[in-house]
Amino acid sequence: MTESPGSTPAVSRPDYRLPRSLAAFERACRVIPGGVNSPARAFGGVGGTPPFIARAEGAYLHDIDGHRYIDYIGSWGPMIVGHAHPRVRESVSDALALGSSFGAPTERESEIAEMVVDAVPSLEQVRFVSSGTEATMSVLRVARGVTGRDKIVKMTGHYHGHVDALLVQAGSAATTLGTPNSPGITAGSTADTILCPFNDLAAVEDAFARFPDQIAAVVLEPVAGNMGLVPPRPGYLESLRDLTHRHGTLLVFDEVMTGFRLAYGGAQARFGVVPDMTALGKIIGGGLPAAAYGGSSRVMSHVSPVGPVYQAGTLSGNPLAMAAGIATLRLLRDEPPYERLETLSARLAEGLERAARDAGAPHVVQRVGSMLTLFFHDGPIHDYEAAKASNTKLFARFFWEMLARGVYLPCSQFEAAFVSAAHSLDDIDATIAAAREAIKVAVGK
Ligand code: HOZ
Repeated sequence: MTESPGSTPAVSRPDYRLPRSLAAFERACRVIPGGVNSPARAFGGVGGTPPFIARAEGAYLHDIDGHRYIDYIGSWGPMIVGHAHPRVRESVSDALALGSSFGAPTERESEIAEMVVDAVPSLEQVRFVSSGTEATMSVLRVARGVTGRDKIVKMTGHYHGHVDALLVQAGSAATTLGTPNSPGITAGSTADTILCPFNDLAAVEDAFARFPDQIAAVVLEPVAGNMGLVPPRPGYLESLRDLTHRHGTLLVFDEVMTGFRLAYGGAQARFGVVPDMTALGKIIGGGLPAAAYGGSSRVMSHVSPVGPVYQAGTLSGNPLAMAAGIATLRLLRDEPPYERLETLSARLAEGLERAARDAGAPHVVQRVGSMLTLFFHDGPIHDYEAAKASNTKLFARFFWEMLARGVYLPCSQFEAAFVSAAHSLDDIDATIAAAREAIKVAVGK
């Protein structure tokens, strides 16, 4: 679909209109670039303009035009226990009553750090920051400081926030909007970034052969979620672990999306491969801005003020964000939803697969745990090149038909959908029913 920003695309349901959202969007565009504070929200991959959200609870978003949606974005990952969970609200509101930011240490920071270190196999120490971008940026600096090397290996189509050195062949909205390499990033910032295709071990071996003793870190999403959902091939993560060990290079998992989602201990616990350093975000902030990075005590002893690698932040470890994170992690630890998420997500994946097959659409549904993507592509996708070959026009038509039927999917082929513990079996079945109609309309049957 190629509608320009500012228009609302036609969908088959005549009662689906967004007049208030459109007015809100026009107002926003006057004072905010593209009307959004993060390009992923701008509907650049599907055309048209986004519904503006009034509120959310559980598995549902409500827009200012009075529509309710079953939400599969979950704020792009954080809302694994559902929106406005009573325990999270209570925890944040208790913290707020005591003051919202001190710029001095608090006990809550140690409490959540202990929970994170207990949960995530690679972590003995963790530093809190405010966004996933800060976490991955800091990980790179520490990895370079620890090894005394400059180069890093990054996988094409992986997205690690808008860190200069990593915004090269990047997924997520950078791909959606056709800017996987952003202007404004100097050649110098990316001169030490070596690109390899995901799931291609030989390419990483070749990088080590070309740059012996120069590579500080191999950085990747262990399960790629920012070019749509692309799992690692069997044995790939294990082989990267061996290879980086042999070369004295740090293996870094960006678990901003997968941390506390694919298992309580993240992808590293699920796949049994322990990296040297880990970046976390999204779920650990429980819907408020918090992220973190960490590794062994030895590695983290390089971080200021203990070591010389400088990194800081006024709102790092913010009490409200810590309170939301603690409440969310407690729910995940004490009432683990992972088995149920697996069942619901498998049912959704099968339903989408059947819907696409019955409509005769090119398709593959890829899923790990509660993250999944229906690609309009024939056959499995293992890397960025294959992901980019998906039929994005068909995806855009499907997306709008789903929205009109009350299902809010990620607004790009190159993003993963997230199932939350708040979704019910009825929500999943309603989504599948909507998809059966939507795909037929999208393919023109
Ligand atoms: N990391 C998010 C999903 N790819 C993007 C969130 C955003 O850019 O707003």
